[in-house]
Amino acid sequence: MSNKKQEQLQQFRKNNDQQAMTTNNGVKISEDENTLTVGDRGPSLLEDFHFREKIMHFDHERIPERIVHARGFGAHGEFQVYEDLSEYTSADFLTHPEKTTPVFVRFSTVQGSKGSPDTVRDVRGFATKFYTDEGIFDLVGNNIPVFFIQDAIKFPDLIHAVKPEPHNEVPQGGSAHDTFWDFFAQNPESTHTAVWAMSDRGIPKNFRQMEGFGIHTFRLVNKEGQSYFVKFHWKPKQGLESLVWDEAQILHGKDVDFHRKDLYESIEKGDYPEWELGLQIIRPEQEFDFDFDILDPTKIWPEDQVPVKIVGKMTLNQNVTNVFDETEQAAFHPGHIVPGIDFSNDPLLQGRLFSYTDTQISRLGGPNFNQIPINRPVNEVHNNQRDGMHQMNKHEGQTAYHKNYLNNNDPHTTPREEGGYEHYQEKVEGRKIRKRSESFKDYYTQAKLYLNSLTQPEFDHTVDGFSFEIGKCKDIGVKQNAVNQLNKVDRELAERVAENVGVELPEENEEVQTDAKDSQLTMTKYNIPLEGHSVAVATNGDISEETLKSYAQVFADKHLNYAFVGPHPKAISEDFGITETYDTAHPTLFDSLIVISDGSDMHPAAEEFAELAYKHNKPIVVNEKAKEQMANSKVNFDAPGVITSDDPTAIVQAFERVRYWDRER
Ligand code: HDE
Repeated sequence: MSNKKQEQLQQFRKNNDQQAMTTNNGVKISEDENTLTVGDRGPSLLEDFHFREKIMHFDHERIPERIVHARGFGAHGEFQVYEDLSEYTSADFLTHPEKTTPVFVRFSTVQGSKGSPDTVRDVRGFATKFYTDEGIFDLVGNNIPVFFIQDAIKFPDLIHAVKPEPHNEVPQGGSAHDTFWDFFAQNPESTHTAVWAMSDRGIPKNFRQMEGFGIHTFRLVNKEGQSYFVKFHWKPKQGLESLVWDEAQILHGKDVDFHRKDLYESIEKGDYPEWELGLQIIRPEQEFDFDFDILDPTKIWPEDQVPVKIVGKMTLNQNVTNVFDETEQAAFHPGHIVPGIDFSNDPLLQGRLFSYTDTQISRLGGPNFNQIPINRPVNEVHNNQRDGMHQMNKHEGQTAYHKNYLNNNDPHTTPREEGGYEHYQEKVEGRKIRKRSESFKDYYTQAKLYLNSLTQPEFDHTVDGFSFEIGKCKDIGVKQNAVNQLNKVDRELAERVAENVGVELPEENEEVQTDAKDSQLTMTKYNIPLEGHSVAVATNGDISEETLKSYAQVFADKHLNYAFVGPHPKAISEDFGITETYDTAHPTLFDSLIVISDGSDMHPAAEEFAELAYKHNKPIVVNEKAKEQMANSKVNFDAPGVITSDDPTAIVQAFERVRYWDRER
């Protein structure tokens, strides 16, 4: 436990010392382990108000889970802008580099229920609440820069298709089933996002190494009332990494909490994850300069056409005290916005603005959810809204209406020049119609652009992702339709998936032609720091204290997380030793593996550890004696990223790359 946490705990114990247990009405309780009965063995009595209250409260401890993004985990932190952005926006938190703005971030999966595994293949939510001095700004985004649909009215259809099927509630947590792929094939606007989700982006290694995207086009508005179109990005300082699909599936069972633990433990240790905020800005006069519609949420703005300007940094540095109070009750809403930021006419965003308050009312039990501590702004709130379920405020005075004479017309409105929110006065004209804009109709060019930007192993993984998911469908028509759709994007993808899932290869299509110039999409541009990665050291349990300490020293110097694994736990000194066993540890839980032997027989599981770490392309170091003992294993000791050495620093060299994808071919 970190020193900070220990101090907090001691303070908490001190504050709570000698506190008498009471009912919710403040009556001291004399006995809390037996209900009130007639005699030792007699019936219970209705008048037992303490029992009644305790059980009633327990029976109502749960609230409905989020309809989507139910599985999530959050943390607190702060944001600071690097430079004054008043050229573009009047937002206080984006124009004062000297200020730090508190934030709360919740990461999530989309499909699964609250208890589903962390490592499923899915889009991840990345929702940030900025507690600015001018009110709350929520950036409710995802880890993939585009979305499956273009118009909000299709959201219930998309979600009904991806959620577990209604007749058997299967599958939990993923999209490998008929209804999702039926939706995909019948609604080609979903193609681009599906390609991202089937690529490595759908199985991030952890939350710390994910990008975040606001997806929609928003507006920035400066003090003079000039407006710019903007897309928001979060770029992880930790680099970008993904799991291997086989590893992700094993992790569903080995550790359903893999992602939340990683975030929690990093923050506890003081390894605070950081993201830089990036803005892509388009001037109003450039609105129609592109071969895609900038209001279409299924499109990126390629970075070579619209560069990302890095403007600030967010650091997550504090875990929540209570997950229910903070993370579960956090109410995000794209409509929580501050002066200097505004919406565009993206039809998906417009629908979201309408939707999110509904969800809060049903989850959080009424219209006063903004008063729950995690949802309260840091600045003061004054208005004439009153009463309602779970009202927590004590409103004083006689008036609750605007305008009034009795209270000097307070609370009063504020003009834009003094910080009042005013919507950007966009000029709009048109007929009332239900029709998708023609400019939204290219579904394939950017899907192809993304595929072209992938390196060979990433492309292969994407083929595997589609083959697994479409292959899991039961209906041959659904499979065929899905592959027909892929054929409109990329011939090789269609050929390989058709073969893997056993359907006919459609006739060759005229392929979309694009250049893969969009550097944002390749992972190689990320410099992945060594710090924060983890090492399992597989031993036979008899390794000397001196040897183990020499390894531990290297890990400490390089900020690597580690565990010594043996047949039994073995304390070497008070807080040092073999902490994990071959039953509790598993190679999927670590980024790399070292196998060390002192010559005595290795535990058979050590060889299995090495084989799996090898299969998942991880850095491996074995010492000479361990290598001799594993002569018959499936590990190729000459392969890239497998080093034979007795030197504890060899792991640093092995981490030259975090994964050795070339072992796959
Ligand atoms: Fe959401 N979405 N969404 N969504 N969404 C919710 O709100 C909805 C969309 C996103 O950690 C819900 O409080 C509609 C796009 C995240 O608490 C709900 C539409 C993007 C989170 C809802 C969309 C998102 C949500 C469920 C189509 C990426 C989790 C619980 C118009 C930009 C926030 C809740 C958290 C949550 C509705 C589309 C991201 C039901 C109607 C596009 C990250 O209100």
